[in-house]
Amino acid sequence: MPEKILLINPWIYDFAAYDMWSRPLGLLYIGGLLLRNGYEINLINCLDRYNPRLLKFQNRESPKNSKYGCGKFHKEVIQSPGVLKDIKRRYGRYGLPMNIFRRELENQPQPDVIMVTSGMTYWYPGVFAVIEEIHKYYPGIPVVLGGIYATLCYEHAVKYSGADYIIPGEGEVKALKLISELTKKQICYLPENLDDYPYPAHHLMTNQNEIAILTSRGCPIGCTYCASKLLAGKFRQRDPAKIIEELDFYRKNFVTRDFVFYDDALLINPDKHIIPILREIIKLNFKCNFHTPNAIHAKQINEEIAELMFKSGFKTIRIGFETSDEFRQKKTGNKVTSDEFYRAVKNLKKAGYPETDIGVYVLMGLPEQPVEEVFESVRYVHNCGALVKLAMYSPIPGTTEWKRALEISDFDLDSDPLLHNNSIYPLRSKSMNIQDFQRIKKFVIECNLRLKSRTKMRNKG
Ligand code: B12
Repeated sequence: MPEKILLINPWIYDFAAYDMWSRPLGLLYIGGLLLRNGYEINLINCLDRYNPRLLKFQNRESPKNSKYGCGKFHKEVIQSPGVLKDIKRRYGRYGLPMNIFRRELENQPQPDVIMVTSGMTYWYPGVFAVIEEIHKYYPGIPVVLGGIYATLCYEHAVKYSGADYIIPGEGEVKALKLISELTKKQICYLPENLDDYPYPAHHLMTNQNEIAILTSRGCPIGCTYCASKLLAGKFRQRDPAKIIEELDFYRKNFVTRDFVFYDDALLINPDKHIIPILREIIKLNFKCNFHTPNAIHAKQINEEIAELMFKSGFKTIRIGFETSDEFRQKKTGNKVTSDEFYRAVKNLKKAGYPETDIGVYVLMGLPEQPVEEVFESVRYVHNCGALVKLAMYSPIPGTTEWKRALEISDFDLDSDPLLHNNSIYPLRSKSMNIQDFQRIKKFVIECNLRLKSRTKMRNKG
């Protein structure tokens, strides 16, 4: 009998959460490698909107989805933790109701080891709640924790999570080695590089209509607010031929039609990476949709890439612009200049994208960022002819910006990762208050409405 490993993707505990193709990709990668090493793998995905018991509870046959398979998570309102008591919003547990989760746990074959992943640092209460339940149902079974929270807040996780083992950073090989020790089973397949990793265990997901895909790890740029380097280490890209093979495998075996790139830097080294990938997708006539919710780098979007993206079926385009302020662009890592951004949008439009298909992240709430800078950035993006997607800054331990955030914040950000939550930023920031925040939001809505009606008029004309 093969040793059994149970993988768990915990709930989100937050004021708001939306399933924008959210998948526990890291955990599925680890699952894929364990499977290759002869383990039996099972998964409880607390964020599964397709869970049959959940659908029955909701009296639905299938979840309510937007155009490309995104949708609302089920939410149960719970008391917000003490440090967030001043936020006048309803805190909740997103995902499976507790009783359904318990049924899922009960129905598992007795696991030898349980592995729990973690997402945003401020979602840790969901991770802790899962671990507490596991200890009740499976006392004595080792619990291993990894993922983004466990990496960025390692000491907090060691102190408070209740997990028996915590593995920070990229987890495939480290997890395999630990599981091999715990189960006293020899490793038979040890990958040496990214191209050796078996496919993530997507088959364990109840829904394979949309699949998350990773063509690289890390990012070579190093913006001061971003944790990519801390999480993924050195920037590495996979072999384009292997990526095509993987996409083709899902397309044929799962009839997947929507692929979601989780890369931090999908367009870097274009000649050796994205260009051959896109050319092959077009040649093979994939007829699939591709999405980049995590944002792509505007600097790389020249005429050729824009055209290839359009022709190959890229639908959701998100660009990380963050600010039009030249000083802050330089100070935060030189990712892009306003001129480069302008050219990228122009190229995308020339390739065939309507203005309303181009979404641009504008970051607000960076330490010492004046309100007027955000207004100016929104105005700039709007004038270039693209939709503004406001992104609230979340301070991340270990980043350069974190040190600045610590210095200027009234809150002791270090005392509790719940304070990294971007929803509390108007309370945290000295340079912006709630009224400023609401004025900016209103301005963004007005700009986007104007853009949408302009596009509608053009379509009619
Ligand atoms: C893809 C992505 C998204 C996707 C969805 C991700 C998801 N799963 O739901 C989208 C685009 C929706 C998104 C949105 C946001 N994101 Co995001 N996102 C990412 C990104 C780029 C990749 C995550 C990922 O899947 N990586 C790939 C897998 C393979 O890696 P992994 O999960 O880390 O897993 C590895 C290890 O952690 C470990 N591991 C994982 N699980 C386990 C379990 C065990 C037992 C073990 C041993 C090991 C282990 O091994 C795995 C394989 O090596 C990260 C940056 C990054 N490089 O990690 C940011 C990141 C997580 N996002 C971040 C932020 C800020 C956001 C937003 C708040 C942005 C905004 N301001 O609006 C939103 C909010 C999301 C929400 N409320 O729903 C921050 C985190 C902030 C924080 N405080 O935690 C990050 C770190 C980016 C950054 N700025 O530095 N995001």
